[in-house]
Formats: sequence, structure tokens, C-alpha cells
Amino acid sequence: MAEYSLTIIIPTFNETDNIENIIEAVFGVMENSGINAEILVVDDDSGDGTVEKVKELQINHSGLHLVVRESDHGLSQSVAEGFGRAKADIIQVIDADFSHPVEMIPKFYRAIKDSGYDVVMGSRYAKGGDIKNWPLKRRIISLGATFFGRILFPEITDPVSGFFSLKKSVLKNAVLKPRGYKILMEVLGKGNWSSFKEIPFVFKDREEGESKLKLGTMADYICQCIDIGLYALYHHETNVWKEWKKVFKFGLVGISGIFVNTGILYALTEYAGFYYLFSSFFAIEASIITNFILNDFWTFEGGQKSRMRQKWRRLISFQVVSVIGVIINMAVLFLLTEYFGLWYIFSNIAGIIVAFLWNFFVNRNLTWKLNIQ
Ligand SMILES: Nc1nc2c(ncn2[C@@H]2O[C@H](COP(=O)(O)OP(=O)(O)OP(=O)(O)O)[C@@H](O)[C@H]2O)c(=O)[nH]1
Ligand SMILES: [Mg+2]
Repeated sequence: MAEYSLTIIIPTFNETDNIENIIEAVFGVMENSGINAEILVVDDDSGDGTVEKVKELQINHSGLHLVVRESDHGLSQSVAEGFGRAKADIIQVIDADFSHPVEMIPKFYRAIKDSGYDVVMGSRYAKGGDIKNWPLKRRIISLGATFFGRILFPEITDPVSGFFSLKKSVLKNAVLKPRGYKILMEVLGKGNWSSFKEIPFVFKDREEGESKLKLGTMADYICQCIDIGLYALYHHETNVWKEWKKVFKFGLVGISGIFVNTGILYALTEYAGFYYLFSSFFAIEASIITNFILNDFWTFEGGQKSRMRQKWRRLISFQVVSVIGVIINMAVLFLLTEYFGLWYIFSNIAGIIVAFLWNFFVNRNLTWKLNIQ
């Protein structure tokens, strides 16, 4: 049996004002809940006495371990190093500055140990979660970041949270490329997991010490998202690959719809003698319905778990989204041709792409949104 049942990684950089309090608080919670945990402080060679403080505390805490990193500094790199050194099979990551409520750690632990989830995340954006004392600018940046993350992981409300736990086995064979602040995204994108739970929590801004977040990290973050998307193209065990598959299938269904549309348009006009615009109305509607059936059975299989439990509600949702998609397609066609002087065939291709993205993402996150929590 492993020496510890939980490893709590605390990355630190210049946290003298917090380090003692956070370590005592975490050990206190662990003692009360009977979890045999080690704390692993991963410090980036803080010059402010954080390291000395931890060493002092080690005298009274045999479960307190410290890594001081001399090179390749960075939050994600530090956490990744902690993953490699964790002695327990379950790992928790938490900030040193009391932004994450330490009393919730047992809840995370139980969700893995007792309920068997692979990854458990603290969410600021799930119902019940919140952020205290953040200026508007920071909220907007964070929401923007979450938006990109949600393209990759549509069911996860806060894929950039710094407060999470996981089974160590999730990291087996995962080639992490840690950089920047968003190590959780890296874990979700490259790790091997199938179940997750989000626990809402209220993020409190630090009271002690200084923030190290630089605003220029957004570009890095977008690169990270792209890297995760590309990684999935040749690592088919990842969850992002499952999203890619949905995009491909949705596209194929869309192409099948063109054939249905054209076939019915032709048949009604040529054989039934309908006026072609009148035929087109039926042709469009028929392709919307066949697209719906194929997507419901194939692209988003397991649709019975969808939040919209009844099929007819999904059909109506799909219908409305599709009609708006047609309007978007025509609007882009019109705008690019009339105001940007583009050849109407190119404008139309742009319109099709925008409408496709609209149709996919809105249907993905509305019509076939999974009912997880
Ligand atoms: N090892 C290591 N830890 C870091 C680094 N940057 C930040 N940390 C730690 O990571 C945690 C989160 O960093 P914060 O600076 O609190 O980041 P934040 O919560 O986004 O921003 P503020 O709370 O406003 O400062 C804290 O425990 C920091 O001490 C780093 O480069 N290396
Ligand atoms: Mg903080």
C-alpha cells in the first residue's frame, strides 16, 4: 500500500505571508477528516524566505515535502514536477494564497476515492460557484479563456481552474507540455480519463502577497489550446478526439443533407411539377429532418443522456438552430459580396463555414448537451 493516500501539491513563488498558514490549515483539515496526506510544496526558488519557512515546518510535519526548482520556472512546470514526485495515487492541486477553500479538499478526495471519478475540478462557473473581488478586466479575460477551453471540453464549465484533483493513473503515458498557468487544460487534453465531476466553489482573491499573473499570457494560452487540439488528432484515447469525431460526423451528415436537398428539389420540380422555390421549401425541410435523425442516432449517440430528454424537443431545437444557420449563411453571403466586394461564390463558402460552426456549436451545447451534473 502506498505510504500516503493523497498528495497535495502546493506550487509556490514568494509566498512567505501565506505558506505557514496554508500548510497548517491543510494539515488541520486532513487530520479532522482522517486522510493520510502528504503536502508537496513545489517552489520556484523564491528568494523571500518561503523555502526556509517550509524547512522549519518540516521539523513538526513528517508528511511535508519540498522541492525547490532551480530552472525552467513556471506554475505549470512546477505542478507537473509535483505530479512526477507524488507518492499517493490521488493528487490534489491547490494554490498557496487561500483562493481555494482548503476545507473542500476531503470532498474532492471522496469523489475520487469513493465515487471513482478520474478527475474532480473546482469550478467558479458552475451553479453555486463564484469569484470574489475580481476587477471587471480580469473577469473578462478569465471568461475569454474559459470560452476557448469549452470548445475543447464542452461539458466542463471551468477547464482552467487551478483547484483540482485526479487519479495519478490519468497521467500515465500523457505527454504534458507544461507552460503558462493552465495545467488543468493540459491534463484534460492529454490525460487518459473518462469520468469527471465539477464541484462549485467561491474563488477568493489573495489577501497576502503579490499576484504574478501577467496579462500577456493569453497568446500562450491560445497556443496551448491549439496544441491540445492537434495532439488529439494523433492520440485517439483523448477526450478531445471524441469531440473531433463529432465535428467530422456532423460535417458528413451535413454533406448527406445536400444530397437529400438536391434530390427532393429535383424530384418535386421535375416530376411533381412544383414551382422550384416551393419545392426548395420542402427540400430544405426534408434535409433538416434527415440531418436531425442522423445526428441524433450517430453523431451524438447516447442522446438519451441529453438534457433535452424528449426527442421532439431536440428536433425543435435543431430546427430553430438550422433556420438561424440558413439566415447566417445568407447574411454573410450578402455582407461579403455587397460591402467587401468578394465574388459571391467565395462569400457563400465563407457563409457555409460560419453557418456550419454556428450549427455545430449551438447544437452541440444546446440540443445535445449532456446532462452530467
Ligand atoms: N512554483 C511556482 N509557483 C507559482 C508560480 N507562479 C505562481 N505560483 C503559485 O501558484 C499559485 C497561484 O498563483 P497566483 O499568483 O495566486 O495566481 P492567481 O491566483 O491567478 O493570481 P493572484 O491570486 O491574483 O495572484 C500560488 O500558490 C503561487 O504561489 C511559478 O512561477 N512557480
Ligand atoms: Mg491566487
